[in-house]
Amino acid sequence: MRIEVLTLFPGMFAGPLDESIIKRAREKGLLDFRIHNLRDYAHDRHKTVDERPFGGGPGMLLKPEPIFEAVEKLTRENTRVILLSPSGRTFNQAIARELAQVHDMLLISGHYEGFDERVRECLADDELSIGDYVLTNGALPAMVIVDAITRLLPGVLGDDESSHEESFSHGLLEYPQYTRPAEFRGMKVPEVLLSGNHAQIARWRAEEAARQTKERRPDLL
Ligand code: 9D3
Repeated sequence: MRIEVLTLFPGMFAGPLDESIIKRAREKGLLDFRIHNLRDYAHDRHKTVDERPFGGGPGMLLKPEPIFEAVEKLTRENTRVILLSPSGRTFNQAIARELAQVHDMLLISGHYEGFDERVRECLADDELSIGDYVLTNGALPAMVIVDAITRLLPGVLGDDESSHEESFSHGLLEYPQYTRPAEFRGMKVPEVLLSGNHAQIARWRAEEAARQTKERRPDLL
């Protein structure tokens, strides 16, 4: 899979995606990830990427020309173009699974008060937010989305890390887990987990997962 990111803050991407599972996916050639600086597509003397909104109002907008030029250079016929902004639909595991099927993707990170509407109308296939809180720009959301997608790509996770038994895949929170020692500072591991009775353990885990979900995330039920 190839993922391109268009951003005003390319420096923010050094680090998080060079570690651990993402690093391995890139080394294995499973993920081709490239950062592009939006400013490189501004051609006036001051490399202007933002302007004040027509009609007035607070803040600045990203002007359309650099974004149009970047999209025209960086995309092919089937590239999925995704804007990152607080007005997008909220990213979740179902969207991650869907995007993990896409071969080429361009994530456009927002900034200031947002995008000129013509960018939405002409260029964007989708618009995503990562949740209802205000960040300074879309760079962290881009990294969150790349991380969530990458671990779903075939061959990225080893057997130990395999993703199918996890929260949000089966729609419930995880059951409580314990490791050695069986007693720690007077706190004991539930007896059933030490019993070796696998049917009973499975039942206990299913009940606990349901209980945790009902208590903490009833919206998932
Ligand atoms: C109208 C006031 N603001 C909307 C709440 C304007 C605004 C604030 C911050 C516009 C953009 C931003 C920067 N944030 C993003 O670009 C962003 C974001 C976010 O702030 N939260 C969750 N997901 C995302 S994806 C992109």
